[in-house]
Amino acid sequence: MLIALFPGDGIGPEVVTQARRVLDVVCGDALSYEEAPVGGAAYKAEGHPLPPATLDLAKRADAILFGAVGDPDCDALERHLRPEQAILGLRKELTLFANLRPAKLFPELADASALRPEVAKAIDLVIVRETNGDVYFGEKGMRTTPGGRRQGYDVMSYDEDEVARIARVGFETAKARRGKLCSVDKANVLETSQLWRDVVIEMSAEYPEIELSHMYVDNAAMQLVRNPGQFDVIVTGNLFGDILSDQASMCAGSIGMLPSATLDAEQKGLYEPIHGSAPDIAGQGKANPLATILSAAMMLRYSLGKAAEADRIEAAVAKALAAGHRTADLGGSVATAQMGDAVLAAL
Ligand code: GGG
Repeated sequence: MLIALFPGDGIGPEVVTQARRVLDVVCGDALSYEEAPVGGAAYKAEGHPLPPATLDLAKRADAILFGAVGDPDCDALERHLRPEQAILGLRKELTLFANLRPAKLFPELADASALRPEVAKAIDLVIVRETNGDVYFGEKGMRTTPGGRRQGYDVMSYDEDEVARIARVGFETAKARRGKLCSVDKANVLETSQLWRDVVIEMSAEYPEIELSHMYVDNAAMQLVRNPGQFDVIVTGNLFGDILSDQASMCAGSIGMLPSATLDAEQKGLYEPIHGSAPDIAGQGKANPLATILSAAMMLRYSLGKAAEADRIEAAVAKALAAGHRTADLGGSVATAQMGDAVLAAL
């Protein structure tokens, strides 16, 4: 099985290196790897954040393990050349529309959560974020108003098929868990959200066993902090899911802990930590590699049919945390490679 390794920018290469070490021990020769540049690294090397050879490798591979993209050196570039376009381009080109972001507190990290320990320990949810539509992919630009003022615009749109396919992932994910689905929108203000809500309600007739609720995104942000234990699966759009999952990560201890899978209709997927490239700590050995190591475990489970190996990695991460290893984001001083060593020792 071929894995495309896309380390990307900033701390991406450091965290992907540790995930690769873990995969080598757990899967040995069962996996082979090809690496290619993405993001700012690809722009600097080849003049584009998603070069044709990188895209070709993504299409050929059985799964993609991705680090992070984002580079302040590229801030002044035209939008289509910015590092972030690599991840948006991969999602679009490979129709990776379902981004699963599980947020669960490892019990050892109750002290690291932004919430009181008794509230934090209840968090065990999955955010199902749509990643092929919404304001990220709508028409966008800068124009001048009749009054001569600069105006930026980004069009938010969803069609009913786009909503239906992600809603189905939400219902199916809830069915495989505790049977509760909360659809998050802003239907009191946005037409896209009204359509979203209508389509989710229509589909709910096929899932009478699922307890469906609806929540406005502002309320959802508040409820995630007030009582995260009420959520099982949240299904939401691209922008709302991006924001809510970062918030959920801090409830679960750190953004350095949250893995993700972004899947197409056949379970082919791109796996990445939800965190970005963190240029302020790049190259210093301070990054937490656990979100990427846990993303590798998701890759084994969802795309490669290796659930036992995934379980083994997740158990090793729990053991490393239980032994007291903490990177800086978790309030400790363990270096990136040392955290990798701790997981390897726990395997
Ligand atoms: N590993 C996640 C990452 O690199 N994030 C940067 C980014 O471009 N995020 C945009 C998004 O997730 O929609």
